[in-house]
Amino acid sequence: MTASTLDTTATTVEPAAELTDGYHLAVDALKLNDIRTIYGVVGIPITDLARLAQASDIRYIGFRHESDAGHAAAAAGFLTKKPGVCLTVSAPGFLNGLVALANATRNCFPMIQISGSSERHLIDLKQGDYEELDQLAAAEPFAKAAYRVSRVEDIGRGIARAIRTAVSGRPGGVYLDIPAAVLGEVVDAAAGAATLWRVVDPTPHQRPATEAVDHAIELLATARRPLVVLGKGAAYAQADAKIREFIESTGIPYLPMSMAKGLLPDDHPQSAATARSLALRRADVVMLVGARLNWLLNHGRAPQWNPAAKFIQVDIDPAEMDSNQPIAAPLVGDIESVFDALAERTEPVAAPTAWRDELAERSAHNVAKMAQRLAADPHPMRFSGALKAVRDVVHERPDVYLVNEGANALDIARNVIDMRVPRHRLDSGTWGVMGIGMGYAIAAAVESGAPVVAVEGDSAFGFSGMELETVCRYRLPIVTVVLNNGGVYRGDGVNPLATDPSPTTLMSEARHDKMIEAFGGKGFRATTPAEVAAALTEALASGGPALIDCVIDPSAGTESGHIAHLNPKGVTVGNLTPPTK
Ligand code: ADP
Ligand code: TPW
Repeated sequence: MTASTLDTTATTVEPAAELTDGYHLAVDALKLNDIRTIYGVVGIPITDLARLAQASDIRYIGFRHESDAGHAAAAAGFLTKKPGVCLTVSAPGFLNGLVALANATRNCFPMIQISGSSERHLIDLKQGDYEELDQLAAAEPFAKAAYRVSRVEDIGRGIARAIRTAVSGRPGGVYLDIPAAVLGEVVDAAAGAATLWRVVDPTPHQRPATEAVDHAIELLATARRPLVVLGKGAAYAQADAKIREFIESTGIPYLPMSMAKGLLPDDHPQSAATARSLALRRADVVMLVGARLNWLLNHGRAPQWNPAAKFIQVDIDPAEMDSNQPIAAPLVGDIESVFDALAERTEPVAAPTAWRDELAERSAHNVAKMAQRLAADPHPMRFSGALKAVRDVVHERPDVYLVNEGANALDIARNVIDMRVPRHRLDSGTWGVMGIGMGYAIAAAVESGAPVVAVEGDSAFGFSGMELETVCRYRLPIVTVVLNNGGVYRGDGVNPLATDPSPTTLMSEARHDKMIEAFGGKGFRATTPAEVAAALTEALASGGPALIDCVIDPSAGTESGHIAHLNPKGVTVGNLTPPTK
């Protein structure tokens, strides 16, 4: 209170200064930077932040677990090329969200986890505050960057810094710590507003040097069996038309990584997806576009790859070059700029016809083998029967987003279900993580408004299954297809002692369809491919939340799916015998 307001003889009263606080400044800073949706779980100290965001017309999607909210934010980042925002409470909520932040970073998805935190002075002296944790230190190893805002006047700066870090260069997850006390701090409104700004050009174009482009083109011109590998970085870049133009004008065969499927339609004549092994083994010049030579590409090593292959790599991160194999022609830059530069410098070349014919011949052979497998209609149903039914229905709906996780459920669906539109497939990704299912599906539906089909192994589904309530609460057009073979990988695991269920056993009689019914969604149970197709058609037509529990033969599936070779060799379950009494 000022002296003048105490002076009873004064004739005029000064108007009280308009005030604001950290909550308002955080919401205003997010809005100023076009953040339109926040995914999160509320509690102390961020409940009012979520309320205020909603009242300020930022859409708030409230989850049941922070991992799912975080995965949703990460998927939103991948789909929109803007950071997805996840809001978490201190300590346990923060830690629950951290898995998703780390996963986003590994996948190069832009995401910001904003977390409230407890009193700094109590945390630092370990005095035992409510939800006490040094969150900044905990986040650091798992994020692209971690920042803390310690003064209310730094909220705008912290948000600007988080946004730029998340999307610039190689995208990733950023942690932003805002202590409760900072959110509650009151300041003059005009002074507070002056501390906020809008990030200018957060993803500046980065063009490679002309010599680097020419060198790559020269190398490509020497190739007899060139191959382009498109990764999820290529999908993320949103340079679809330019990538397609390059591939079609050069006639080079291409291989889409799983989340790059649909960048060009999977039935494109230059797709080498159905002759993958041959393409890797024989290609002599390989152009990696937004794809890392990590485990998903066998590290570029023989025998999967031609040991004499030369690599061109298009990537925004210079340190990615030479991470696994020598990169003969690094093209460091953003994919759009690189393809602009390539288009300007590429001379017309003859399509590698003999090589394309060789791949086409192998493709035809493999497609025929696959068709035979899919045509079989055994009872009980197996993965391929159920997935063929999903494929046929989704084929009529190219607008559908496909989310996919599990082991066999992932590997078989990836091969069976074609994609025809860019960025419409989201899956376990670089870490092979389970639990992304419902979070990714919710983000895809929220960000696009389009229908989503989530194809889930029964184990994989369980990691985020409670989000069915979220799906129903927001009435999202998500159909979850659970491939229920009653187990992790398979449902016929044996405990030689016959006491408890085996480590891989789940309940094959589980009725996942009843779960969604508990929340008012539509449940289906399908025991044949025809029933799967009918249920999926009906569910998609309804436009509402639905779940199809597909009863799959418990003996269907391979342990660890297509990556069974990664299991350490040792005593296997087949060698175990009950102890003799
Ligand atoms: P996949 O798993 O599909 O093979 P990865 O996640 O391994 O793909 O690779 C994605 C790569 O794309 C990362 O190395 C990342 O740095 C790169 N990247 C992401 N966005 C861009 C972009 N706009 N321009 C160039 N490279 C990008
Ligand atoms: C966070 C390990 C890899 S795949 C999988 C697990 C548990 C589930 C496989 O069974 P599912 O699919 O989903 O029923 P299917 O078609 O083979 O029957 N925890 C995390 N991530 C991973 N990858 C695991 C555990 C795993």
